[in-house]
Amino acid sequence: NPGAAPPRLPFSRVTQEDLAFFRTLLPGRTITDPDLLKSSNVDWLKTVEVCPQGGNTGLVGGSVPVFDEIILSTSLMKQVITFDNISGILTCQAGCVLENLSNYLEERDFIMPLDLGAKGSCHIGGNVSTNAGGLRLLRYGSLRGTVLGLEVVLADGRILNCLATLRKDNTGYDLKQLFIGSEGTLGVITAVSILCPRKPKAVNVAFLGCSSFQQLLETFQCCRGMLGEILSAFEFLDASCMSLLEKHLKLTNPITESPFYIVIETAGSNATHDEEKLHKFLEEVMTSSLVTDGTVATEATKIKALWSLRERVTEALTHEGYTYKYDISLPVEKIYDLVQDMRGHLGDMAKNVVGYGHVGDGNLHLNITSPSKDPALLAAIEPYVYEWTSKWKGSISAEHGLGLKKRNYIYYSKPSEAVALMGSIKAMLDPKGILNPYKTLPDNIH
Ligand code: FAD
Ligand code: 2HG
Ligand code: ZN
Repeated sequence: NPGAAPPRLPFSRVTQEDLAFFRTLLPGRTITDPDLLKSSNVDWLKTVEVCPQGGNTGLVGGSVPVFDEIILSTSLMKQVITFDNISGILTCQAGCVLENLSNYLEERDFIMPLDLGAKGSCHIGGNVSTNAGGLRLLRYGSLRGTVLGLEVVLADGRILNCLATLRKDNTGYDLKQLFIGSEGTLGVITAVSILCPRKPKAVNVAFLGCSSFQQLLETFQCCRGMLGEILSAFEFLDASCMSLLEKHLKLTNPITESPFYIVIETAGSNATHDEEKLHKFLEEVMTSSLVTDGTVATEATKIKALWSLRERVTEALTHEGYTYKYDISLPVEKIYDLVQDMRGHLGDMAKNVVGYGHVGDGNLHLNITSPSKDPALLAAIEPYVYEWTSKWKGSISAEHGLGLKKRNYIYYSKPSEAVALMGSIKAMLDPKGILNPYKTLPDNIH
């Protein structure tokens, strides 16, 4: 199984002398008690028995040790360093929890440029290391644009201070980009500076039903045209996701049952103007029968409830048994074909084949469940899913990274010359291979 761990590399074992050294370096913070270490050794999906670690919400087995690697946790690095309320630039330590940063900024009339279902646990350092996408990417772009600077500790202990707070800096290579999305394999991020947008004065959320994916796509086109600059999210889930939300989390579907559901968010500066625009759009999609039913929220509690229907799908899936997860980028018009083809391909081997994700970014989350781990099911899914993705020139990891589980599938999305260059960069920055071994890079670089 190419997603499994390779044999242990010949690293030395941690000795009592090493522990004594760590205890002098970090008094009271060197944890070796197996009970206390349990939550750090097992990731969110609980599939990998035991690296740099943030909130440990990663979904590809990147955040937990494979053998006996030392976990370097950023959980005590949670200070905001500076916030400039003219430029909107926030500088903070890597261990700040995303939701805490959001709350800090909201009090100052700003917001974080990213938001994701794991916000209550994930750290900004983890977000940057995975180049997390999430629910606001459509509006504010990726962290590759909003992160302005990083402080990184390199494998040899040198501190790379690239903590710039400038919008523009073309002084040669943009080194911080190497660490964004490198999943802890090139350096440990210790601080981040990030450009934050103003808090929108008016937020509306619409939850809509469509009877086909084609109609959903046409609704997306219409939405872009009519809501333009105030559109801040366009997300979807299918009817199977809705059944799981109802069954396991007891959430209520606020509209008539439909094959597809859309969450549209608008964020703007003028409530009257935004509501007028949204209502015109809704009138258009309802009268043209692109949308079969819908509800709108302007009030915070209802907005939160509607967002839960999208954000909590991952959580609902965990109650189904074992979940095989695929995070695929494709031309947007193809994303649901993969779900349908997979259903046909697997027949009744799978308990559930569900599709949801970030339509606006062409990013599908294809999740396949079975009562427990099932090697025959896995063999039917892979490499089928990767071949399908590669045929349409998609990415086998749109936003979650490669970690331990996906690294050997990299060649489906990257040419071997590019993978070889990744290997050379890794060898230059981490010649002994001590940073998050067994992760991101494939076993065979050719
Ligand atoms: P961890 O899981 O601790 O680590 C992730 C990787 O980064 C590991 O390889 C780790 O070694 C490395 N790392 C962590 N901190 C550092 C550091 N300081 N320096 C160097 N390397 C480091 N992801 C999305 O992209 N979009 C989503 O919408 C989304 N929604 C999610 C919803 C749920 C319910 C869950 C459970 C996960 C979701 N994720 C999503 C995945 C996950 O939350 C993100 O990948 C997140 O960015 C990980 O942050 P973390 O702090 O938990 O990192
Ligand atoms: C989301 O968008 C996350 O909800 C998680 O990226 C996706 O669990 C998944 O497959
Ligand atoms: Zn996602």
